Amino acid sequence: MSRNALWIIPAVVALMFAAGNVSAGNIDIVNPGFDNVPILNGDIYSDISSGANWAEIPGWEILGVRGGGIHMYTGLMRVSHYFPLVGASATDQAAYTDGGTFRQILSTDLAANTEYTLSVMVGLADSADRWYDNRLELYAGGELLLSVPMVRPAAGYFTLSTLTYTTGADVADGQALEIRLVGDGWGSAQGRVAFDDVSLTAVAIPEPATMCLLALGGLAVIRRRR
Ligand SMILES: [Ca+2]
Repeated sequence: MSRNALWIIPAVVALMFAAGNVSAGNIDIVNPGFDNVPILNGDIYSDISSGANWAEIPGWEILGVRGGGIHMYTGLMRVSHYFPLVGASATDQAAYTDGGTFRQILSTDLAANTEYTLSVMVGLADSADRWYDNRLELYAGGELLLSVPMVRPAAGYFTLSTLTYTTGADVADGQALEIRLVGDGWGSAQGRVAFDDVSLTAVAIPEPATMCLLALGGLAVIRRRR
C-alpha cells in the first residue's frame, strides 16, 4: 500500500463519524419553553399552585411536594422580572417551583447506540440565597437512567444545565423516554428555581462492529484503486 493510500484511512473513518451524525435530531417535547400557557389578568405570573391545576401546564406533570405539608408554589413567570435572562423577550415565560418536579413522558422510545443530551436553562430567583439539590434526570420505561445536579446560576439569572447519556447495543423495545426537572427547594422562596427552553437531542453512534466493516470496505476500495 502506498503512503498516499494510508492517508485515506483516517479520512474514511472521519466520513463514517460524519455519517453517524447525520441522524442527529431533536426529540419532540410538548411546550418545551413553557410559553404555551396564558398569563392571567395581565399579571407578571400565573399562580397555578392549586394541586388540582397541575395539568394546566400543557405537556407537563408535577410530581412530589417536598417536605410533607409544605405548600408547593409552582407557576409560570415572565422572564426579565425575577429572572432577567439576557436576550429574552419580556413575554418569554418560564416555569418555577419552590420544591417540586416537572415531568414529561415523551412519545419517543429509548434507542440503542444513541447519545442523548438533555438541556435546560435553569434560573435562580434574584431574591434567592439558597441552592438545593436541583437535578436533571433522564428515564426510560419508568426506570432512572441518569441523574445529574443542575448548575447553580447567579441569583436573578439563568444558566445552561445539561445531561448526556449514551446507550449500548442492547436496549429493550418500548421504553418511553421521560425527562424530569427536579426542583429540590423545600417550599422556600429562598431557593426558588425556574426552568426554560428544555431540549433533548439524539445522535446515533456507529457500533464498533459496523465501524470495522466500514473500515474493511474502505481498505477494499483503496486496494481496488491501486
Ligand atoms: Ca420560555
